[in-house]
Amino acid sequence: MNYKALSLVVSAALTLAACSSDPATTPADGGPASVNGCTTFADETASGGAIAWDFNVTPKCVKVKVGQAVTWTGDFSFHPLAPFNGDTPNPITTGSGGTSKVTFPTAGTFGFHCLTHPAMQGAVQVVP
Ligand SMILES: [Cu+2]
Repeated sequence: MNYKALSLVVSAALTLAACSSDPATTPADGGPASVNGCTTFADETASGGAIAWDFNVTPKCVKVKVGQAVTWTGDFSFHPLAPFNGDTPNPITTGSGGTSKVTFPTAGTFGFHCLTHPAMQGAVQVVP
């Protein structure tokens, strides 16, 4: 194999590697370094995440594993929950009846916010 052919093969391999890592980018497959001000995340990888969905948003930044869920508990007619920033596709949806339980099938960092109160926001970091 001559040099030109080899460099084509290497370049194709690098392109494939870059694509296969989407949408999670950095750091360490968890997605971008910062989404909605979240740079450190409450570790809830033991059994999935829970967020109190009121003006305080507690915690704002949570970390779970692929396949785990995060449950927001709050009043979704007053605080409509929506995806905002971060990796796509973003599975976060609003809830009804007091809870919104969202399962995350892929790694990445997925932001969310309240459609009524922009200060209510945070992110879920999903790691492999
Ligand atoms: Cu709100």
